[in-house]
Amino acid sequence: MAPNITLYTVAPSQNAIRPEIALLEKGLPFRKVEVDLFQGGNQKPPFSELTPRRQVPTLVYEPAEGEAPIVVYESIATIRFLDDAHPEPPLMPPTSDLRRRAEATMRIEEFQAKLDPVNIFGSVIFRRLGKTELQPRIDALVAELAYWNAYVEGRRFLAGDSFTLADIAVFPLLMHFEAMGFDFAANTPALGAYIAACKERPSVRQTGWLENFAKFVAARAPEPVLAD
Ligand SMILES: N[C@@H](CCC(=O)N[C@@H](CS)C(=O)NCC(=O)O)C(=O)O
Repeated sequence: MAPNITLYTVAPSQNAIRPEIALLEKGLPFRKVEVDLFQGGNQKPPFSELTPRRQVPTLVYEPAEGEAPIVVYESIATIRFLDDAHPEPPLMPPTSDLRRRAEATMRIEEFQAKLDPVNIFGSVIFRRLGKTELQPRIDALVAELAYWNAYVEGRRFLAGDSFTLADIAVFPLLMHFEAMGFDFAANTPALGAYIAACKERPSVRQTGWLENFAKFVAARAPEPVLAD
């Protein structure tokens, strides 16, 4: 029996798009519920009662009719969960390919430990901080991007030619840097080609997120603090 899946999300979020891409990769039907964060929709029931942190994305997965739902939040946890619950088609290299599997695992861990923490998008778009205040953080971010450029040199995706959970983790965040004026093609050409490949991925296109994110960015007009 097919599971009943509800994804609580918000249109422009790079966090919330991860489970949606994974659901589309798996071909799983799901219901999407937009939570209006700007109007405090996450602080009101029923959403506020679902998860302690009241953040999107939150996935509510009812394995079968009448079974207690499994609630999963934290975007990386949601995509790992979907790959565990629905192993086909796989979104991690198999254990028979330990090299690629280790690469995908490292990239996911590095995303959480190294890349996501140096993001400055929130400071630019919500706190309206500029280049002067942000310069040390900009330097740290640009230095971090050099690692990621090396990781995709000579390959299509982060763990080789297959699109994996590592790409679902990393690619959406890179769009924040593009929105703040980072010129991937000029500074990190391998990452530029990688981003182009991810943008063409059918699941990514199907979400409509690139357009939603572009609208959000156009409305907020962040300062291009990462432009040369
Ligand atoms: N580390 C979390 C971050 C989730 C997150 O920050 N979600 C934002 C939207 S992008 C949110 O729900 N913010 C509302 C709030 O924190 O009150 C993840 O990967 O899911």
